[in-house]
Amino acid sequence: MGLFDKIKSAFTGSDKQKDTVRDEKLSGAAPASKEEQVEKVTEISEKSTAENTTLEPKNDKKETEHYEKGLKKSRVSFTRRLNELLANFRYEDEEFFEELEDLLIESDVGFEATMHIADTLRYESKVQNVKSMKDAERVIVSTMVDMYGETNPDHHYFNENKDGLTVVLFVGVNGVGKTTTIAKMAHEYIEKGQKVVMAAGDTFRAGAIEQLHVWGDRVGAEVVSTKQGGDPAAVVYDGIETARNSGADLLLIDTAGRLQNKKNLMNELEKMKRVISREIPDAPHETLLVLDATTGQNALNQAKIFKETTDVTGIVLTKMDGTAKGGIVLAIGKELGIPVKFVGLGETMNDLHPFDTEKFAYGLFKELIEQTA
Ligand SMILES: Nc1nc2c(ncn2[C@@H]2O[C@H](COP(=O)(O)OP(=O)(O)OP(=O)(O)O)[C@@H](O)[C@H]2O)c(=O)[nH]1
Ligand SMILES: [Mg+2]
Repeated sequence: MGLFDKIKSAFTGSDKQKDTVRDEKLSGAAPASKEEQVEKVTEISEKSTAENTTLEPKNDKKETEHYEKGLKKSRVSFTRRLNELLANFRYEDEEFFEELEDLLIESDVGFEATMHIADTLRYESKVQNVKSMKDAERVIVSTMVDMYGETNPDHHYFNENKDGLTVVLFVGVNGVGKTTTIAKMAHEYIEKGQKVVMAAGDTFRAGAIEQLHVWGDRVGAEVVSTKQGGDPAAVVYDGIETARNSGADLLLIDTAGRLQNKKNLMNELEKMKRVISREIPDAPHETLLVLDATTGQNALNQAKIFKETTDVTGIVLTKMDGTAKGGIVLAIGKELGIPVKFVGLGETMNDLHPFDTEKFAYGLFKELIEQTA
């Protein structure tokens, strides 16, 4: 059974929750000054704490609602545009297929995935399996949903079956959401009963160290840091020592997103990695590349550059809530072959989620899946 049928039987017919989405104001880019940043982190983390007190324990239904809410922009936009397109559906009309390709490219699904979807529909039309708008809709949506199923079928929390310290290095260009993701992840694992240490490896940008300290206080994680301009590799070393001495389960290492140039950035990452593996031979256990979903093709280009120089083990795709072009996971899956392991669906500390293909696809295509039922 393909993912599409699995989702259809699992989700449709289940009680349809009223959409309780609040349209929150999204900033998208890192705030300008140091003071503004600290103020913003305080504001967001206070909001998180307030939400936290009313939050039920994480469960499947709650997770599904998070996905539905976080992917609302993309879902509403894609559903509307696909319905408009299908209203004019004329099978065997090449113009229709071209318009479908445009819609998919504009939704950031990437060239390869677009071709696969359009060609599947062309084929199904040719062999007379598609005769109506409803048939076309089913082929398009089920092809897309099944492609999501191929991107990363079985991801779980990364240290679920592991004892001892897990070291995770976060890399990515400036403003993509590295520091925020680290804080969210720390919160998530602390809630699961783990001990988390964070290392402030971004010693370059003014305010970066303080930003991590504010988050550390909020989520209850120890932060290891040095002064601005200090050696990030030394911070990493201290972070490992602290984590080991305190019996921590998880060490999350923040890194700079911007240095004088790309070569410096890559050299610095290499140096940090050398220090880590000298201390713990199989570490870093994960090197997560953080990408901002709102930047589309740019995010893909960044991933290609990092992939050339660093062993990236997974992607964290942030700001999915801030884009109406939610197709980027398919482009990443088809063109990079690096699994998306976590998605950011908002700014608060409860908004990072292990990437779940079923919930993600449902969050993106809810109404369309229900329409084809
Ligand atoms: N809406 C939304 N905003 C997010 C998400 N993740 C991060 N942000 C926001 O993105 C902005 C930048 O986040 P940071 O964590 O500071 O980014 P960074 O990669 O550490 O940036 P540098 O330290 O400059 O390299 C902040 O305003 C965050 O609140 C998300 O999933 N959704
Ligand atoms: Mg940062």
